[in-house]
Amino acid sequence: MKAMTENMHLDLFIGGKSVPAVSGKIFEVEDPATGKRIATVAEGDAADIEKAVEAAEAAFPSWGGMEAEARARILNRAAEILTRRLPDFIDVEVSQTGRPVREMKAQLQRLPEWYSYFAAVARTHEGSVHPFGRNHLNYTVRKPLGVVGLVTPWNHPLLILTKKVAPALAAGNTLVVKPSELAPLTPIMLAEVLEEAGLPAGVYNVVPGFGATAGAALTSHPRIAKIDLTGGTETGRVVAAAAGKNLIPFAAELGGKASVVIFEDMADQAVPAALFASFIAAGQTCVQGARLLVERSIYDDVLKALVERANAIKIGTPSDPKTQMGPMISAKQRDLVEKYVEIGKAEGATLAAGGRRPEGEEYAGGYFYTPTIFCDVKDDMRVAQEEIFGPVVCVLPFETETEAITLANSTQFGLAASVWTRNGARGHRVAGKIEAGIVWINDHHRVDPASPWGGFKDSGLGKENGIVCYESYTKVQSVVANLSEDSFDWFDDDGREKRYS
Ligand code: TXE
Repeated sequence: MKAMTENMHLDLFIGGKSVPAVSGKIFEVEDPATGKRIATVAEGDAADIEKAVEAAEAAFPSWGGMEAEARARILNRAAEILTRRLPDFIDVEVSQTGRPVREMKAQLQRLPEWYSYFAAVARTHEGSVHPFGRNHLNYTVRKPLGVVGLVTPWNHPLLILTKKVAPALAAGNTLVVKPSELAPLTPIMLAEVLEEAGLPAGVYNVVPGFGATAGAALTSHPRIAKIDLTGGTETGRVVAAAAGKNLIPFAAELGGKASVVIFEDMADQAVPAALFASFIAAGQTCVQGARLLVERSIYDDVLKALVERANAIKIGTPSDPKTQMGPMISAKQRDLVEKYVEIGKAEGATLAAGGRRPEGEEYAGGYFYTPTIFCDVKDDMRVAQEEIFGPVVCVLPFETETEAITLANSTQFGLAASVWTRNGARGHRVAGKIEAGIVWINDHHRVDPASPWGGFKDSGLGKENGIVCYESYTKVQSVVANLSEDSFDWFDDDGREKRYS
């Protein structure tokens, strides 16, 4: 594997080979902590997507027709190889995202689990037999879909890709991946791991490039069997329309504005809970706890302590193990955060912490922003409703359980929420009333390959993780066998009663 240097260059990966783009174009990837170039990457577009789809189509009959056990063996080997190579992946992930090494180390260490989990699912998943009537045997089998298009973002480049690649491969599909133009390096590097594990050429193809060109060409391609996207809600609407046009399944994990509901009896845990939910990944996660709903009786104390702790978060160089928060991914994302902070102030919210770029030499050139807390927030303010995707949180008080539930449900999004209480019954009661695809009780942002993950409302469609996800990468065939030896002739008027259905 190539070491991370300024001169790193990665090509497209198609049909088991690294190849330049048909156009010969390349683009630059920068380190958001310095604004400096860390690599160049071949820039794919429609012509490259066509080649990648052809390679994936050619590989499908043998990969899709292989015994599940044989596919599982390759995925298990991929888990082992990835484990061995994690240090390289962590370095590159830190450089291209600006996420602190303490976060990326913790995150990437878990990724091999996805390959071994879905290997086990492929090996153990069973068909079903249906009560059709005693003269018939009706069973269902699951078949892979074909060539699947995966479009992934920059915030957790390898985790989000892995959540899609492992189940899609386990189910027997072949893949064309369009990674984010901001963080395409690890998705390309993953090809080496899969190849070494024994994945046949053409099963995993990667075409880095931009959304409007490579992304649009992939998601509107007429021979794709499914699209799975993680990205912004507006991108989700555009890609869903393309999938609708081609009548293919579409799964999407989109924007969020998660609420963290903290009851009085969890006062001692409120601040660490809120800090983790709000500021991990500098707030650039879809399940960010962007709305902290705190019971009125503890609101003032929690806000005061939260401001103190937020101000103490160590912002700095992502590769330094002591750094707790890195930069935004890009100047565009930092500008967006700044714009929202201005909007919040203009709407009348009070800035309790942050709201500025950090000062100092080490931040020059990077897209750093301080942890920012708004109080005196009204629920209908834009800062409280819209996804900001940065280290900005709104703290709102609530008086009753009913009001907390109403507030937690009052946005267009429904990806995730968390409820913090020592009253077990209340935890489950509130979780059940929150319209979100994932609700944690006394935790936040916990993920496991076995645990379904995906949103309600404008946060997306379908689920990642778990058996439900594996099944979504298959199609069901129902086989109905007539077991009777009686002859049957509908058009023979022999006076016998005929069975139609
Ligand atoms: O996302 P995009 P961006 C949210 C977050 C962020 C906003 C914009 O609010 O501020 O989205 O971020 C590809 N056809 N999330 O601009 O554009 C694109 O190239 C096909 C939440 O980075 O949605 C990239 O590979 N593909 C989210 C991927 O879509 C298209 C993570 C996501 O990029 C395309 C990221 C098109 N027309 C952003 N346009 C989460 N759920 O975690 C873009 N793409």
